Amino acid sequence: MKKVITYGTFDLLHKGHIRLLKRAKALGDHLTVCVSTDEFNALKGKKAYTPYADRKYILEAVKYVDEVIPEKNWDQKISDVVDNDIDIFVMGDDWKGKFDFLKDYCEVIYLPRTEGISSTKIKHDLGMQVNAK
Ligand code: C2G
Repeated sequence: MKKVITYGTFDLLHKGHIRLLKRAKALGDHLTVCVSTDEFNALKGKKAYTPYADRKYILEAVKYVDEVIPEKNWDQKISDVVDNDIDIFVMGDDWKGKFDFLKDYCEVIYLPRTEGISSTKIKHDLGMQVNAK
């Protein structure tokens, strides 16, 4: 069984996230998604609208996702890959090159991001509508 892993916040789940998950799953037989905890997001300088437990619950309902585990820090990726017998690490190409150290442990693939959509854009656009009223 070929196992794939990917990481992210996955706040306000949108088409860009789903396309990433769909392409990641297509690379193997099992997809583990490592979702940033609220505490780790604070370290990343991100504030998710949806709390970790709900982002986990939503991702577990996505047909491409087989398992959801917490991302608590920047340093867990090697042990995640080894402990979960991962064959392929996948991220959007906004992260291109950042995780090449994992090539010693698994295949590393960066997939093109989906243009025109992001959680930040959604929050900004909604915020503009609210302010316009
Ligand atoms: N993504 C995408 N297209 C978009 C938006 C996001 O392909 N329009 C991808 C990102 O490239 C990433 C994944 O979806 O691979 C999750 O995106 P985020 O939730 O923004 O993840 P991020 O906050 O970048 O966290 O340790 C890695 C970090 O946890 C990544």
